[in-house]
Amino acid sequence: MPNCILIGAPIDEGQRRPGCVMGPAAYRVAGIAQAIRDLGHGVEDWGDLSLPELRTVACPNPAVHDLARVIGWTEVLCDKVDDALSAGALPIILGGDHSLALGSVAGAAAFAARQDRPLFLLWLDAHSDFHTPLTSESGNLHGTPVAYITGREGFDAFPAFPAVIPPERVCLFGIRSVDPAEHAALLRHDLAINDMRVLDERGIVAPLREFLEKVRAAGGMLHVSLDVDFLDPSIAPAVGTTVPGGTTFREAHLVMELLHESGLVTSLDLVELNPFLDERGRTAKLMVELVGSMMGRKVFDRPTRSF
Ligand code: HAR
Ligand code: MN
Ligand code: MN
Ligand code: MN
Repeated sequence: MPNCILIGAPIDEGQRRPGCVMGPAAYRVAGIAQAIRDLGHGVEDWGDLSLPELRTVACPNPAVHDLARVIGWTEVLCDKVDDALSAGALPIILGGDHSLALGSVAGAAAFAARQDRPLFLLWLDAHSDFHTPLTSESGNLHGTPVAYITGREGFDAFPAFPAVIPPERVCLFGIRSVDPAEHAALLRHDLAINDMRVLDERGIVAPLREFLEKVRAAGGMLHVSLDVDFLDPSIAPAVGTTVPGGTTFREAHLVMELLHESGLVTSLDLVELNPFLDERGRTAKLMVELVGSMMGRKVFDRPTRSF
């Protein structure tokens, strides 16, 4: 695996509950850099990004809030994630709410397009985040990145997405909260939808391997976006949008272990951690442990199976 670059993205304008701004600091306090170094990888920390000068923008949906700021973050993140990939590293974006993925995936897409490689997206989340700014009822832009990335209309105020990811290259994993407008739109697009119903029936291994095989066969890059609410709230309370029935401790680790074995991950978001809601840092620590599993920590180091 390449060395890692940590990019702090203290963004909380994509939703309304304060606290995600403290996310990058909480990951650092929980020892994310050392945890990755202990596994034998180099780590560089680029510190926290700050907002560029804002443009004046408008959105026909009056519910949408903080549009100019979210667009500002999108631009700066796109640039920095592209820079980190261009430096040959695996960028790990420390959020911040999920609106940061508007920019991080854009940066990965810009880089992948220059390399002439297809970019795939694994969305580990309770939510499908498939609203457009026009369909969102909450007006919270953290519910929109998957729509932006797959080229849906309604993002006129945003920079044009560098290289749209066709829905067939997107895998939603762990979802259990989908709004009616998102549901209708998902039926018209060909994303892999591994909701909890599917994972309960098939387990996490088979659907994940299917997707990873697709990425490998295409010689693709893989961006993983890990939302804290992918996890069951009983093990990860520090998130503003808890949804019961999430993945267990072992399921989540197994996902990350399989991702490590695949060797396919090229960039990673850690999003929606709200340290103000945490219990003695347990969610931050769990997220760091999951990153450890993705970076090669094993319970028992048996020879790697080909996945
Ligand atoms: N679908 C709801 C909305 O748009 C909730 C979105 C919540 N999103 C996140 N990220 N927490 O997954 O408001
Ligand atoms: Mn740059
Ligand atoms: Mn999300
Ligand atoms: Mn979510």
